[in-house]
Amino acid sequence: MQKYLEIGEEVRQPAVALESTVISHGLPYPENIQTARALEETVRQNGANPATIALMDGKIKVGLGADALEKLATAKDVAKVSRRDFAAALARGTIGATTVAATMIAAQMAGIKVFATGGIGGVHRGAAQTFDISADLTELARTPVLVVCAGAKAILDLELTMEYLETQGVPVIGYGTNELPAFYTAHSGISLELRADSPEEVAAIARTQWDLGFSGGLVVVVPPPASAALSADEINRAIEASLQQAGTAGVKGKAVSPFLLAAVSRETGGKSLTLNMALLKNNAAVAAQIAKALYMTDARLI
Ligand code: PSU
Ligand code: MN
Repeated sequence: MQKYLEIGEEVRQPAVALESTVISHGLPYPENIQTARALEETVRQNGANPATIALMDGKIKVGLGADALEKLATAKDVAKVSRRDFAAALARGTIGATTVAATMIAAQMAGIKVFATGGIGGVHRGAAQTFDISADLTELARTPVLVVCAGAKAILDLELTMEYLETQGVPVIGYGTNELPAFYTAHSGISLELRADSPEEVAAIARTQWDLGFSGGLVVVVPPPASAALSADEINRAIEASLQQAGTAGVKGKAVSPFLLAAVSRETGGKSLTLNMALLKNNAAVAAQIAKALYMTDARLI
């Protein structure tokens, strides 16, 4: 395993992993590279060290330098790599952006326990027919990394996503909230069983889960910054239109999430882009604070 890992110089504990699918497939250029840099800076300002993760040149790069980051943000045909795609992309030297699942895998290999992203994948609407359930959810069941996000996008079936996470034994912790956020808004109408109001509280739960020898991850959900959140009407209209477009286009498999994300972004104009960047930074700050608190609990074990 070690022979595939290339860990950047800046990467040391307390560290926060950052994913690259959001850079290559989630945001347009140049906002993607600006955001990637801003996220790294936010992690530093909050007392932790950033490790943006991607596959390149047959290596799992944990902590990208300026050149690698630029390449990822500008290259055409960057593969979207989840667990299934991981080994083949490495063996072939494919340039790959890592999903939440793949970023968790790489973070765990590098000993990084905290990871910040925008939204996790989930159970898609209509999954009873399509079986479309993101591999992010099964990864959360098996890999001990804590993922900080703004929930999952309402393009998904959020009730089924929560049921699936419950079945898989993944704790979902509301950060200063009792309600699951839905990425674009703070509200999904779904109540959470678990809430924490400080980084220390979150760190204590994660530490205990791993001390117990439970193998899985945890999800910390942070409401999007109120100033950038969209109205429920606006976002519901955009989601309906996007789902219809996906149906008409007959999109399948791993193309579904990128298609829907791009469609919603178009349908909401620049607004969802502004929100996306704002909540990513917010989540990176929270993740850095949690990483610091976790590091305090046991620097050896992190
Ligand atoms: N949701 C978002 N933004 C994203 C993704 C999901 O709001 O960028 C990306 C993440 O990388 C996530 C992946 O891990 O999509 C899930 O894809 P799929 O549904 O194919 O598992
Ligand atoms: Mn899928």
